[in-house]
Parts: sequence; C-alpha cells; structure tokens
Amino acid sequence: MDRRRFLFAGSAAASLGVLGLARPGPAGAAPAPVAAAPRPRPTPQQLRWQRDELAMFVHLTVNTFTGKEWGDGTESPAIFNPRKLDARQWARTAKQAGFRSMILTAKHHDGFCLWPSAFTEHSVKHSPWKNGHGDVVREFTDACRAEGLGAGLYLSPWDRNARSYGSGQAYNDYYVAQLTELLTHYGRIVEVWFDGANGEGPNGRRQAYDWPRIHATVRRLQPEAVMFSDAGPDLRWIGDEKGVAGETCWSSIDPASVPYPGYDRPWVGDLLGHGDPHGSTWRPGESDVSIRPGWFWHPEENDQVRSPDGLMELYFSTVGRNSKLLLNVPPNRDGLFDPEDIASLQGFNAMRTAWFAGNLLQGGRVRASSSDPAHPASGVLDADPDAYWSATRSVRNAWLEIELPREIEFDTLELGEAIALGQNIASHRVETWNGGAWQPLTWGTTIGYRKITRFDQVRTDRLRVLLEFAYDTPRLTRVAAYRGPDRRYGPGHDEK
Ligand code: FUL
Repeated sequence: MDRRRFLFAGSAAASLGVLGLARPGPAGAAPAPVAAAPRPRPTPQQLRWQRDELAMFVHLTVNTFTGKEWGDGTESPAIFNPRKLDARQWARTAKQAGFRSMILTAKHHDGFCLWPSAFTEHSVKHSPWKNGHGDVVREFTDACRAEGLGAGLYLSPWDRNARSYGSGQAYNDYYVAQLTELLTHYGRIVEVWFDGANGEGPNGRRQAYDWPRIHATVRRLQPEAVMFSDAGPDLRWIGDEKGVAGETCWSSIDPASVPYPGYDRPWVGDLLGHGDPHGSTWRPGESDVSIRPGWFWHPEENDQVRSPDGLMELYFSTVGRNSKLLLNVPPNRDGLFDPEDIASLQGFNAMRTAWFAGNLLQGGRVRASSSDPAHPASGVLDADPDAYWSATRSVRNAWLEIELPREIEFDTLELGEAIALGQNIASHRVETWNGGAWQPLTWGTTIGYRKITRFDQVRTDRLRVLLEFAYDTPRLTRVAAYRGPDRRYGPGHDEK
C-alpha cells in the first residue's frame, strides 16, 4: 500500500469501529454500539526475538560443493566434505558482530541432512566428512551455546530426495520424525524456520504439508521456540529477500490473509511487508537476506560480499523499520566463513556501535501533552526498554517535547514504541525549533519496535514528536538522536 492509500484506509477506519465508535446502521436505524477488540500483543518469546535485532543464517549443504543454489536431490553424499568445518568460528564471528542467534539449514530442498538422521540414508553419515561420523547440527548447536547465542534450525519442507515426498501422510510422517529428532537431540532451539518453497519431488508430485501437525510438534517439543514462515504462526516473512521491510510496518496481521507458507498471490509480498493495523494476530516480520548474491557459498561471488556500509543500509531498512535482520553468511567448502565476510561483519559492528553510541537527547527536559502518572514522559530517555512514557489511556493523539540545555547536531533519529503493550501509532511527525518557529524534520507512519530515520545534519535545542493518530494509547519507550559518520542523506524522511 502506498502512503496515500494507507492514510486513507487509516482515517476511514478511524471514523468507524476501531475506535469503538458506533458504525452507521441501515438508513433510519439507530447505530449499534461496537466494542473495540483488544489489540494484539507479543508473547514473551516474540518480544525477546525482536529485541535481539540481529540473527545470522547459515546456508550449508551439497550446494556448497556443486555451486548450485537449489540441489535436485540426486547429489551424492560423497561430495560433502567441509574438511576444516569449525562452527565455533561461525558463532564467534556472529557474537563479535553483535548477533544474538544463528539458524542453520539442517536440510535444504535437496534433502541432504546435516545430521545423521535415522530416517534417511541421504545425510552426513554417508559423506567422507569425519568418515561419516560427523554431525553438523551437533557442532552448530554446541558452538551457539558456547558463545551464548540462541540456536535455530531450518528444515526444508520441500524435499527433492525423499521418495515419499508428494504422497501425503507418509511424507508428513517422515518430516515430523526428522523435526522430532532435531527438537529432541540438540537442547533448546530458539527458532524453527519453515521455508515456503513447495516444488515437485522425485516423483513429480507436490506435497500437501500437514501444518497443524507440524506446528503442534514444535509447540509440544520446544514450547519456547518461535516458528517462522510466510504464514507464521509466530513470525512472518517480510515478503522479499532483499532486506527491505515496508516503510509502514505493522507487527499485526490478519492470519486469513496469507493462510499457509508458499501461498503465492500477487499481493502477498506487499501485504507481508506492511502487515495490517487491524490484524488480530501479533506476527512480526523477519527480513532474510544474504551477505552475498547467493544463499550458498560460490567462489565467483567472493568479490561481491556486502560492505559494512551495505550492511548498515540493511540494518536501517529492517531493524530500523520494525523488522528483524536475519543475515545469511554461507560457509565455504572448508566449512569456514571467508575472511571477506568476517571483515565486513566486523566493520558493520564497529560502525553500528559508533553510530548508536550515545543518545544526544540525554539530559533534556521532556514534557508531554498528557501522561499516565505511572509512566511519565522521562521514560523515553531511559535506556531500559521496559521504561516508557504513556499518554493518558485511550487518547488517539499526543505530543512530546524535549528541551535541551544546549544545542546539538544530529542526523539520525530513533523512535521506539512500547511494543510489549502492542503497536498502536499509525502516523507521526517530528519537528525542530529554529529559534522562531517549528520546522518539519521527519514524518512517517508506523513506529513499532524501532523507527530510525536519517537526514542531513540539523542543529537545535528543542525537538517535538507529534503522534498524530494512534489506534489505541500512544506509548513510547525511546526518543533518541545520534550523529552518524559524516555523510549527506538528502530529504528528511525515510526514503525507500
Ligand atoms: C528460499 C529458498 O528457496 C532459498 O534457497 C533460501 O533457503 C531462502 C532463505 O529461502 O525460499
């Protein structure tokens, strides 16, 4: 949805049921009162997932050795031999770059299992790696834990090797049996990643996946894990693989709009990118994107690794738009991250840390149009994400002003909504005082977990945030200003 359509949809809805106001009844009839449904909120697991901000994807399989992006299931396990595989190197790199969890492709579409599954011969146990005694999933989960990272797993539903694929029950049994191995043999798993690809198997047939059974298996075996797919249930795909969330990005969605993973309609990408302010379900968007053009390591892409600047851009277009960045870093044929990728991740970490080193608004005096006495305006400068300012209950608009003891210069603004209590703000504007009048600085729609905007450097000692419309009480946990590295960004709003 573009901005005009979004604002129209918002204001049309605002005049009706979402505000708990009466809907117009049939001509002549008295309007019937409508109670507003409570807005969705994250579970503690979803909140933790979002606050982690950065997760690392690790794509490794036979493709690493064939140079393909999708294997066809006929690859011999004999080609899989990442001689120097060191999952601690992956985990250390992730940790040092500020990532909080990792997700490994335990099985990609080719069906080759990186662990010695009891349910197939198409796995590491028939590879020369460690003479068939290796288990990449074990090394990966151990390494994550040793570095204090969450461990997540990708188990491709599409399997181009399994003979039962496309047969219905038999493949669903196989898939659930593999899922059970992964969720019972390797300790705590924080995220399970269900890919939407649903192509043909070795018999030319497609499988009808038993999603309710698959989801119930995860809930039963790993109740703390969050599940990702186009259709959740806990996290949704952001709708592209470019690392770009919608500029308007709601964490809520109508679960009927994308009913199952791989649901392919022309509007799906747009819908997943933006979410739905009226959606009944909290299902925040995860942005998966690779540090290289491909998901798997290819030697000819060694000179196309994203630079630290490029990774910063991804951070702004994902985390900075209420999403989470799931950045893929593929190990090479030795089973190691390449020096190019590591250097880039280190540069990204240094740049990000310096950029967000200190909130320049710290020490300012904060006033608001209204405040809940338990959550005063000063909460927006408190670094604790659980400290927040809340306007008076159920107001639909509010403002907040920050007066500084001296002028500051900044080019980056961060707003954060108190999402533990839901996402309500639909439009906002920020202005600075130039000594005689308020000047527009940025405008936008949603805020959510984090909204980060960049602009040419401004100088001021007063700033105000106008929350022009919220579907329920506006609450902010953060207003922050920063000075990034010296650059010029053009117009003062978050451009695509
Ligand atoms: C896609 C897959 O087809 C790609 O190979 C990759 O795994 C990506 C993360 O998801 O749907």
